[in-house]
Amino acid sequence: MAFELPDLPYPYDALEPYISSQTMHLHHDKHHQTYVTNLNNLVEGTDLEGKALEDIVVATYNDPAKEGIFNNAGQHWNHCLFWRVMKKGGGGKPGGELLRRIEDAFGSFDVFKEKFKQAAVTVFGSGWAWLALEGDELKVLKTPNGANPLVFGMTPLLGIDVWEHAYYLDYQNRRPEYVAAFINHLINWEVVEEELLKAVG
Ligand code: MN3
Repeated sequence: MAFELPDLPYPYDALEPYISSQTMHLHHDKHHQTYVTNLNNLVEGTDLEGKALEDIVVATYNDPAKEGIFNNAGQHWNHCLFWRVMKKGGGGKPGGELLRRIEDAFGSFDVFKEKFKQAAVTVFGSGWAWLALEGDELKVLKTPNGANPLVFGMTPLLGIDVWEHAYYLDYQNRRPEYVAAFINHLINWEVVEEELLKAVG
């Protein structure tokens, strides 16, 4: 079965004033839809057709002949997580197990926030910053273009899109303001914690 664009889990204007309805329409209805359409066209009739999205991402990583498939599969996967890890009235602090692991890995929640922000702000060009689980340990990392932590054998728990299409209408060149708004007002920590619990079983 072909891949499909998932609906947003909230109205298009839910994340205002931090992300505008106009940005969400363009980002979800145009950019994400294009990745899904391209991916379906590129895998049709190949041995990757019908494979799970995660498997396609991992199988095509670093294969120059499959770069187009990798980019679109990675971006489809990344955006599916990105929509879910935001909500109206988000931000604040995670609870329980996730907070304990963040404090173990980074020393404190504030240190984590600073590391995550630094990673997002310093992506050169287009890409993503992540909180991911590697083995039993939480890591902050950044990836270029459509890549994600799956290709390093890690489980992505939280990701922020820092492609210009994610923030340029609302923040122009002020990426650090967009990243701060995401961290302080938009992160849906319940979903991040769900992803952690799925990953650790
Ligand atoms: Mn995007």
